[in-house]
Amino acid sequence: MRVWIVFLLCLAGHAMAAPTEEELIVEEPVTEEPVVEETEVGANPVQIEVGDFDEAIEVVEDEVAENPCLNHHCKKGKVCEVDDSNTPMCVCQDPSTCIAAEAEFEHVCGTDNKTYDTSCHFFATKCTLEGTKKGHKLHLDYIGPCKFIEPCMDNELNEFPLRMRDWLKNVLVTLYERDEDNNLLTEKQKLRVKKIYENEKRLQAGEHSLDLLAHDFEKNYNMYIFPVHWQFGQLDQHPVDGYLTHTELAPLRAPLIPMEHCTTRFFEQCDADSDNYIALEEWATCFGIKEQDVDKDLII
Ligand SMILES: [Ca+2]
Ligand SMILES: [Ca+2]
Repeated sequence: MRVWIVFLLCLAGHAMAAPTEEELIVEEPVTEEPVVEETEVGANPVQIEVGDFDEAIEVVEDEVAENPCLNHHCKKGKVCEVDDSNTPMCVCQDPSTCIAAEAEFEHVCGTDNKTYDTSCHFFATKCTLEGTKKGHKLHLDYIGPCKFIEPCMDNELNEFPLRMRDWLKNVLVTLYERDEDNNLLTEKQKLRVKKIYENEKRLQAGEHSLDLLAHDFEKNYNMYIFPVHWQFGQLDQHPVDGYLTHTELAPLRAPLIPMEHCTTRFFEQCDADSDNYIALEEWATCFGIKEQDVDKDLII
């Protein structure tokens, strides 16, 4: 037991004190310990290891200072490498260098209907296809292994925004409830959600029939305006321009598809003018928000 205490003292001494003080710390327990143990402690391999760490840290620091890749950001599927003149550049990552999936939920399904081990494998593969027609058409379709997704019928497509709107509203209310210290919402957003949260007529979270959801949307329409705008603002990030690309939509779409088989069709038809971007107006219309209630200021 005592040996362990000395052992820890040595370690702490090495980590925290200057060399001259270290010797003092090592020597201190010596008066209490038998001579044999003192010798053991003196020769303890941890001291050598600590010394090695010190050296290793210095080497890493030197490398970091000279590494131009450190602050060079590459998009998914690419890694930074330096060329002969030490200039950083992004090159396709070799998919075999991606860490293998540990669980099934890490698999992703591509629009080529192929299951990729992880999203890293997917993006690395997509990168190698850059410039080809196949690469241009390949997107991450959804999270999880590829599976049969039933076709979405017209009547089912109409049900989708009912559930989605209710879900968006509940996500916001939950964020508001948990937001005491986390600052998940800005002050402006909190004020807007507060009105929804405190409204006694609010439909509480839970399973509701489609009739009830439709009725609630009609009756409490105003409560849905902000949640629909808020979700758009969450997704419109790269860049913040009032349009959602396929990639910007992915964080919402990809986990949703395996659960909601109308997701793809819903978002396809949201892009009413088929220019591959979902504008805020298109998004709002998709969720049944009236044109006069679309307000860019609500996103901020
Ligand atoms: Ca955007
Ligand atoms: Ca569009």
